Amino acid sequence: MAKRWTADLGYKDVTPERVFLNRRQIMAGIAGVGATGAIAGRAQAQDLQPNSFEDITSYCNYYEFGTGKGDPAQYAHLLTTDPWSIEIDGLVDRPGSYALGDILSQMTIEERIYRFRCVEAWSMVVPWNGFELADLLDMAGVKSEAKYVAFETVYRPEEMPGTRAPVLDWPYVEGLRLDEAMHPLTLMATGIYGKPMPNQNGGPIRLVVPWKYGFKSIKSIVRITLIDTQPPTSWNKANAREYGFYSNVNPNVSHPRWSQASERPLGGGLFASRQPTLMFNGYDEVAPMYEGMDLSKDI
Ligand SMILES: Nc1nc2c(c(=O)[nH]1)N[C@H]1C(S)=C(S)[C@@H](COP(=O)(O)O)O[C@H]1N2
Ligand SMILES: [Mo]
Repeated sequence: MAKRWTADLGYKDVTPERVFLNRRQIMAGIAGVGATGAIAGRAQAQDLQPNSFEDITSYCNYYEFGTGKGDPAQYAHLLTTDPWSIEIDGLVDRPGSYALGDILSQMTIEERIYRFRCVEAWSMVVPWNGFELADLLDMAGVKSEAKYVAFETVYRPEEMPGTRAPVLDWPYVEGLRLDEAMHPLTLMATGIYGKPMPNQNGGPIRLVVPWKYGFKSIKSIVRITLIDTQPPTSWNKANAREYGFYSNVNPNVSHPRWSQASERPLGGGLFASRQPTLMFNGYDEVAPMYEGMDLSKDI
């Protein structure tokens, strides 16, 4: 894929309308379901009411800072996020340490409002800003043998009090199949509401894969490795029966300990009415990637 990032657009320069037009022009030369998918996803997302900054930044999952929903907001300030770089290695033409500032200077930062659903059955709507993971992978040059992308979170016990307990096998790791990673809906998010990403939400840079359960969206990424075999993932290692590699949002498949058919939108109060969960979290355009797979087994 040709390089398609520009260096001259900052978040403050782009209105959603301009992003839409800009993307449509960029996409015009790219055939296939991905291009129309991004536009459909964006249009669909536009009538979602985002949660408040306060809700999004105070009710978090980031076990490196503790397992309580309030722990990340309380302790994540301990993490040093500047300077920050991402090691990109494995099956790429240009492996190396990429400084975050250098990456950002070459990316078009956009705002995308995405539904976000945790496996624990709460959901939020978040106005992320960031860039497509595909653009970063293009920057490193993915070799033709690569089939999967592995991600790793920073691991600094001295700055991450939650890692002193063996809740998970640290560092937190995640993975995507290459086509999922290259899908235009898959973001490297660097902020919310136009502000830099709060540490508790995965600052300075985290993944967002809106059609999968929240745990796939790994935070504070320091390593991205292109490989030809399916990488291990933290929650699958912790409990393979409950958490599969794909973890696509699927209301028809129950978690062994609870139904996944509905969700509680965060911010409406504990007793706010639950709403039905949508297949792929509503992002139908990703369905063609899973044709031929049995999504009741390949969880
Ligand atoms: N490194 C790391 N990434 C993580 C987690 C974590 O504990 N550690 N929790 C995951 C889970 S279970 C969810 S639901 C989302 C929560 O993102 P948020 O706190 O920004 O809403 O982050 C995911 N990414
Ligand atoms: Mo989650």
